[in-house]
Amino acid sequence: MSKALRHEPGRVGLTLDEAGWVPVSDFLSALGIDRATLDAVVAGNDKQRFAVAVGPDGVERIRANQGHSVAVELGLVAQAPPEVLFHGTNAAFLASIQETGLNKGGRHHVHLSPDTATARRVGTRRGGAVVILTVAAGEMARAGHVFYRSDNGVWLADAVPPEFISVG
Ligand code: HQG
Repeated sequence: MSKALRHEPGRVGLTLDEAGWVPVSDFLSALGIDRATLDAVVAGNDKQRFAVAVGPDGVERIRANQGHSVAVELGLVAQAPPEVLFHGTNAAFLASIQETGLNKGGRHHVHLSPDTATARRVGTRRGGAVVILTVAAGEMARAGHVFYRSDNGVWLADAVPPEFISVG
């Protein structure tokens, strides 16, 4: 479901609208799954990756809450971040991050976690040694950087310059 709604909708014959939504009925036939399966995945997803909503036209649609690599306008509202946020990553990336800061790579934003436990989970998911970075988000915001919070609690920024990052 993530692949179809964030990365390669065309591969299963889907076209997302500009905000990333696709009609639920189209989605079910494109993926060959039934409604009960979809509801179970949406409700059971540990990170609330998906949202289902009825549009003003009465059509029920689904989208991914964040994490897209295809162009979508999620309608994120800028919000003041907490004083510190965290980013868990692989130790192999540390030197490069300290040099150039955190960049968004293939995603639309850099993803930051509200607590170290979440950051640790993110940083360990590809294996290898994990490092937890502390981001001086309050200071960054006061310096003019914009932060967004996605529906599932992930904090998003365009980039994090190295001077706002400390290790641990
Ligand atoms: C690293 C999952 C070298 C960055 C998770 C990360 C998260 C750099 C990797 C969400 C760098 C990108 C996002 C630099 C950043 N030099 N490496 N200058 N700047 N990096 O997957 O934050 O399953 O795109 O540290 O749970 O790991 O998609 O980002 O290791 O919430 O819902 O480049 O993805 O959620 O990796 O994870 P990613 P991420 P979902």
